[in-house]
Amino acid sequence: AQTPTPEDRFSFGLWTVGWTGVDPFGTASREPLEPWEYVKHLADLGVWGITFHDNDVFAFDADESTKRSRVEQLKKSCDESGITIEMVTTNTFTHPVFKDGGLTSNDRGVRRFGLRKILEAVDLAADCGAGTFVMWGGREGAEYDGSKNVYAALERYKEGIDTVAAYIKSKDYGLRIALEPKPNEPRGDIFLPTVGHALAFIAELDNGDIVGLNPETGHEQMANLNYSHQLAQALWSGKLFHLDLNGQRGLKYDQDLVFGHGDLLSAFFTVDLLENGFPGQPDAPRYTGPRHFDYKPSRTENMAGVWDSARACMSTYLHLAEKARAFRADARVTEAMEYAGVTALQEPTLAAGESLTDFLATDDGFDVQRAAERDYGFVKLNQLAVEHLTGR
Ligand code: GLT
Ligand code: MN
Ligand code: MN
Ligand code: MN
Repeated sequence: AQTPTPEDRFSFGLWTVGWTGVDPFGTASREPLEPWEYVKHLADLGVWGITFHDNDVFAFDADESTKRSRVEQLKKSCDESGITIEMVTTNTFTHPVFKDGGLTSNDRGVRRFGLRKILEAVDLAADCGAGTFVMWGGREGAEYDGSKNVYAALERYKEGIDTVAAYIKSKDYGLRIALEPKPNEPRGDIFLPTVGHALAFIAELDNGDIVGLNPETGHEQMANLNYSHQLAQALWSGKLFHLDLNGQRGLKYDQDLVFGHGDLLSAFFTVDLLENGFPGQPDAPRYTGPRHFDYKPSRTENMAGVWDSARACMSTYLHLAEKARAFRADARVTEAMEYAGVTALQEPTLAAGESLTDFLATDDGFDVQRAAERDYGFVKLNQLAVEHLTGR
């Protein structure tokens, strides 16, 4: 197993190792620890940072002095363990008041209450020195098409996010919002179901410059999408602010497995993109944020298994990073990429300064038949990846 260090910038949500195993069919299978106890354990594993919801640290109905003292205790334990609080978020999904959403509830009173709770969590994020404020709108959605005016819901969603972003700017907090898409669960249909939907939504915002994405492996895969492609498009749009790495096996409920315990080959290419960037394009945008895991230690495990699973997320990431480096450095891979045209795709289709008129008047002498017969060798290239991955 590979041993992580803080230089690897791995981070974990307190709700991940802190999940006690409560699911729709069963009660807790583990006892909860205090937030600062998780911090201590994570630091011992070589973790660099943590993330949390307001209500991972204090109860929904906690009074001001309880809130303050618990947050102070958490900050103190992070300082003592050398742990960075890199992201803070709000819980607008657990309490039944949010059963129809926080920012898009049909009930205006709920929306005003939800917005105040979110703004309070923004203050908390700034107070903890976080750089990112994730917004997962898990309850923003519907089960029944007739129950929601989706046009109005998107208007209210925009109003909400723009208000939060404007507040961050007015306070000069330097925080960036990262929206986390998910297609369904807990709602039948969640608004902003995928990275693509969220990108289109951000383009409509007034304060979209500080709003980007927090894509989760399993959430994109639940929509049958290629996670690495979603990361790639977010990078291309300059919007990959943060990420949630985990595992998912096919189209079913959100599994939140250990990173690599779902589609391992896809995880390899995810790490390859994060660590090595776009092939042959060193100037293209790169992800520079934390390597953040959002997974659930299976409820079959005791606390020892919780720490094993956190270690597994990091160890697998480091293994894949090593293999992805070797893959890129392999002369056979370089050759296969050349043969496949991977590098040639960077060349603009029109020549520099070529006008549309010139283009239409030019005969390239292009041989359709020959091009149709071309071999791309994609399979050979992919097999090289598989052989690096399996260590052959
Ligand atoms: C919740 C959800 C995750 C989100 C968290 C942030 S909370 O556990 O399932 O995917 O990232 O709100
Ligand atoms: Mn997540
Ligand atoms: Mn998930
Ligand atoms: Mn989850």
